[in-house]
Amino acid sequence: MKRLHLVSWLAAALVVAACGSTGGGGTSNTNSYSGKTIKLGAILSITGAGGVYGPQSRDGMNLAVKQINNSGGVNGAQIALTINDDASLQPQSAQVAQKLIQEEQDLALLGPTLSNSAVAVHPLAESLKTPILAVSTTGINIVPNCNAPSTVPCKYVFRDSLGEETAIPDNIKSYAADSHPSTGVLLVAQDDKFSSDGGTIVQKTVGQYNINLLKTIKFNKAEADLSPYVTQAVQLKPDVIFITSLGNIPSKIMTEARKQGWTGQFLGGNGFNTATVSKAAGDAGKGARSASAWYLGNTFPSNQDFVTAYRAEYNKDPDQFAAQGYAAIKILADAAKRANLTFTDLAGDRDKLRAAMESVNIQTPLGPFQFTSTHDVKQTVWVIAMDGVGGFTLVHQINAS
Ligand code: 1QQ
Repeated sequence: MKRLHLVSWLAAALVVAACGSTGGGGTSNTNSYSGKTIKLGAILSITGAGGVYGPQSRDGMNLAVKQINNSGGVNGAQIALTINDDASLQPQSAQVAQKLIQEEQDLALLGPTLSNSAVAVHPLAESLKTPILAVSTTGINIVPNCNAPSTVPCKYVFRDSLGEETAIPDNIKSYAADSHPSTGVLLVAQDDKFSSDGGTIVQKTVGQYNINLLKTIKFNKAEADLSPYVTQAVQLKPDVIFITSLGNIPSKIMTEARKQGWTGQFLGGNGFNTATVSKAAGDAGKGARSASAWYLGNTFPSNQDFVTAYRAEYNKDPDQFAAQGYAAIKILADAAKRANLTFTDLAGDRDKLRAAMESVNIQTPLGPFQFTSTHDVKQTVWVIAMDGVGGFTLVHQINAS
């Protein structure tokens, strides 16, 4: 009899191990996922100012969904992801979020692309108790309390995108150590949260590295001609021009500054981190530095597979936003796998997914991924420089502390 017990115990152990996840703990699912659908809704800036970043997030997400569904799905359930363009507009972003949560009844959302939209979308998702995973918003206070004035942490808002509060100081610190600049000028767009937050972070950081900020020059992204602002910066002859803006603005500023004969160093934030910006900047942007959440040549176990699959699917290299979008789907799939979803109780399933997200622990192209206690990322940071021909070279690798 004893032998029979041992054999049945071993068989059970093998079944559990086979269902286990690389996530934070095996599955204890009792519900069947077979034949079910996990509905996810992504809110991205496919058009508008954020259209420089959103399409790559979309492509990374779609690749991950295809891979997961083609390899059996999530415990047999298929992922159905919709991509929804908010045109980089905050009101539209909020409308889309409301529709996905209440009409489409998605289990979880991803996005939005811009921090400027997140200030409306994230509090909405929180109030409707729907998990939302930000994939590129890097402004201040996206987490833990989703831009709400209260100090109460948001339970349903997470992000897998490297915040500017890490990226900008890391970039400035490494350049100060390399080149010891003494003066800088800040060019900051004041009409979106990402850019203005970046300007605030620069202002708070430069003094730590003995960089004298000669002037902060504010502009609006919608202005057709930025050359008067660039002239003000160049005439001060700073060692560094800090650019906190996004989309096609950084390359415009770089081109104009070089045209006016300025030969100093550009330092920026997440807004630099895509080939589109590097390509637009061209030779004028060569050497411009930023800190990135991802680097093409990183040697994390799953990155090579990601890069190979992305190139095969889209015939081009991925960028930071593609890697973050791809990782986000993998993160949600791992959480869903362990959440014991019922597929009948949406509110309950949303909260189960939220709880399972707290313990995600998987390999991604960004590196080993776990959320911090404030639902943020803690990861290796790559200081990169534009190469003048639409790509980036690696300058420094800063391992997660
Ligand atoms: C933000 C960003 C921008 C670079 C768009 C992706 O990070 O708005 O938070």
